[in-house]
Amino acid sequence: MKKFEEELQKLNADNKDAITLYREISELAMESLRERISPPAERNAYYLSIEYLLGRSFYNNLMELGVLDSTKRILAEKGIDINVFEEIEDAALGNGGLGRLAACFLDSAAALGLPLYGYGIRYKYGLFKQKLEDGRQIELPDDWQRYGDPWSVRRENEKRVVEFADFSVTAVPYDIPVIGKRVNTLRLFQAEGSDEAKKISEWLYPPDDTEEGKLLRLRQEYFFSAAAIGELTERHAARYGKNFDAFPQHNTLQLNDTHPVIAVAELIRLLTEKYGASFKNAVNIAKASFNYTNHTVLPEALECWNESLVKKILPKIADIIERLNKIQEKELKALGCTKEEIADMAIYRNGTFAMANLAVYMSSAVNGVAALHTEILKNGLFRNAYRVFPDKFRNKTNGVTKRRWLMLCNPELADLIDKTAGKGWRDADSDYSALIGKTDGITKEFTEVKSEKKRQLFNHIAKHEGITIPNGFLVYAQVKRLHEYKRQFMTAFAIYELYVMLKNKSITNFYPSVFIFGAKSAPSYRRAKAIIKFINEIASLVNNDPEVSDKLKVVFVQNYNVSYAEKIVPGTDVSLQVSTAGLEASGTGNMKFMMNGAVTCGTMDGANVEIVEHAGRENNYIFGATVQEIEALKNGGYNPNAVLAENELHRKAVESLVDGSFSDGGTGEFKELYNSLTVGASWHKPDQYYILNDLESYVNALLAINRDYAEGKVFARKQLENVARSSYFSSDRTIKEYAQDIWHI
Ligand code: 26Q
Repeated sequence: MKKFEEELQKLNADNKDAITLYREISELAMESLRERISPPAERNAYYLSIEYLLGRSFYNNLMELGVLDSTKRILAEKGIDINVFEEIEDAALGNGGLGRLAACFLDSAAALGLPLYGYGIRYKYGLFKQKLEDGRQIELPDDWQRYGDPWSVRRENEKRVVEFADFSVTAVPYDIPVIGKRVNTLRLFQAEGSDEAKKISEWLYPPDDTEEGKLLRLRQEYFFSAAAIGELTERHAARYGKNFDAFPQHNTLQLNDTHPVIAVAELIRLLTEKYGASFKNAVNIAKASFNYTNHTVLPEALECWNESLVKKILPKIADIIERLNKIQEKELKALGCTKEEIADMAIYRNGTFAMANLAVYMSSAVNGVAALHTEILKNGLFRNAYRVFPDKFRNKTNGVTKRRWLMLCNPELADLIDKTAGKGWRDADSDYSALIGKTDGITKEFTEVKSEKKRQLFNHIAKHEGITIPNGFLVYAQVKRLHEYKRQFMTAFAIYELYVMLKNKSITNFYPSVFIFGAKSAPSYRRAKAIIKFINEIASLVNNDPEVSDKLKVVFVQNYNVSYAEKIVPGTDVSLQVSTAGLEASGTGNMKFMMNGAVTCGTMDGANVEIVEHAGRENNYIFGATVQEIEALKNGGYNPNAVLAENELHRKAVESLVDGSFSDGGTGEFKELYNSLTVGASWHKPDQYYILNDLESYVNALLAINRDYAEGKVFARKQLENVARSSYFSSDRTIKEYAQDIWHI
């Protein structure tokens, strides 16, 4: 790295703006990486994902190269603050959890020295930028390449053609280095050619509620899947000849949810059409090559493609999927499955292709993303497949990269760990369990770190949101995509109830607290948008009431993204993870908070279950109905109106939607929210996410935290115990498990 530092010394920074410097420094780093790109191994793993939520590469890559500190110093000598590059946009080629997980996984594999390569799409516009106007979400296009893209290398000579029935498109690879013990690559394909060809990689997730939008989404899925499979089969043929029996020996492919499942059919198509394999042989090769990760059990998020739609643009793929359906049916019959069981597992049903069923049938391994989620797959969603193919199913609890989510975003805490437990934990092969047993001695130092991270966060919020939060406030945060099942709506009611109780003095000694929200709603998700507006109405009520505003504040930050998370996560005391039990597959924000010393206030859902298993229930705040209790409520005729009749505070909170306390600007959206809880809608029963069932215990948990926090040292110890026991949630651990149990690399 000497060379990089020398070049950086020589760099003339006079009169250059941040963007020019950003580009030049990034290019120097890319130059220094050129000879370090690792050659593929004899056996390689490939991650197929329609999303990668990378965030900023600049600081992370300099850290991975070991030159972050020297760069800071050299720039300072030139009169430049390294933080100026924070104005560079995140690369947000993903929506949320699934995309960020893909980024953490690539990071961990490189750190561990494992040959894992990513394939995806180089969208021109990533996830929209969010602004709040009058408390409402406004979406703006995310032109993330506006300042250039110095971290990608266009591979002109490796482009290839992807064919649809109506037109063809050129897939041009762009390689992004993933730096660690190995330097791997994330290869993103850009669509080029005619205007309609170019459209394929223009937008992340075009609206899929129209015929036209659906078609485009299907084209995206096939586009990158086919480009990846075309490349891998060609490479195999060049290296090992046209016999593909050994293909699964050299290649293992992980399907990140069902979005790339069409790759399975594409492999079969190529093997049979181009390389002379029999259909049966091709199916066996495919089955031995693919693995599938499920990320959601919500019925509306399970992909089904209309047969007619697939036939229209990919007739051969449609044929292959139909043949797979027949083979599956025959096999299941032979295994003695009933008609109902076969119908439940069918790849083709009611004129559609059930992509999750295709993925399960055609994969060697199927995994859930947290222990509870995997149990739900085995006993619920895929119960029949689990009975027939029990060996396929396994759990791989998610993790997050400690490099971005601890070392980079919280160097102060990382230093404290160094001082207390030595530096060994920084190694990818190591962990920080050395902290265990030493937390008592460092509560004071930890509290100082936390206070400093809060100061930094509050400054950032003051700058970006124009809201001041007094130093020393207790910080509760709920940051994640906005969804009814994640229950930001429930947090809004809880805050409103706290407000009412502060006003009528039924709670005293309340430790001054701020609730921070960050969330984007899908542009067409009306209820989620109404919830944003409702939270902001509560925020302005609370923040503008001089009687409470020195005790309670509410902030909804704009444009929550990876970089914002890097500020919020270290500065938070309490991580709110309050989904309806059984619906959050894992959560990964919960892990980031834990790693940075926040306690979890949450339900027994997703990875929360394992978080409290590791960190101790006594060091966290668990409330609400369990999966079994929710199941019982579902079957026992849950009545939210009965809860409202009995609880005046809840009634007041829910009625605030319609009694004139707040205004939705005459849109009727608050009334619609109200109805969703009290009368339901054509597609669901009232309060389908059991908000009113869990609200009281939620408020009590928030109050218990508030009391405990006032005790100082005891609470800091709980927070530190979470840090010390968070090693399990490092994606290094997760990737080691994938490598050993699924990929065999
Ligand atoms: C479905 C049908 C049609 C088009 C799109 C989709 C679709 C798109 C995105 C379905 C699902 C997604 C994204 C899911 C997701 O992000 N899931 C999250 O994955 C995380 C990583 O495993 C988990 O931690 C979260 O719990 C889970 O919500």
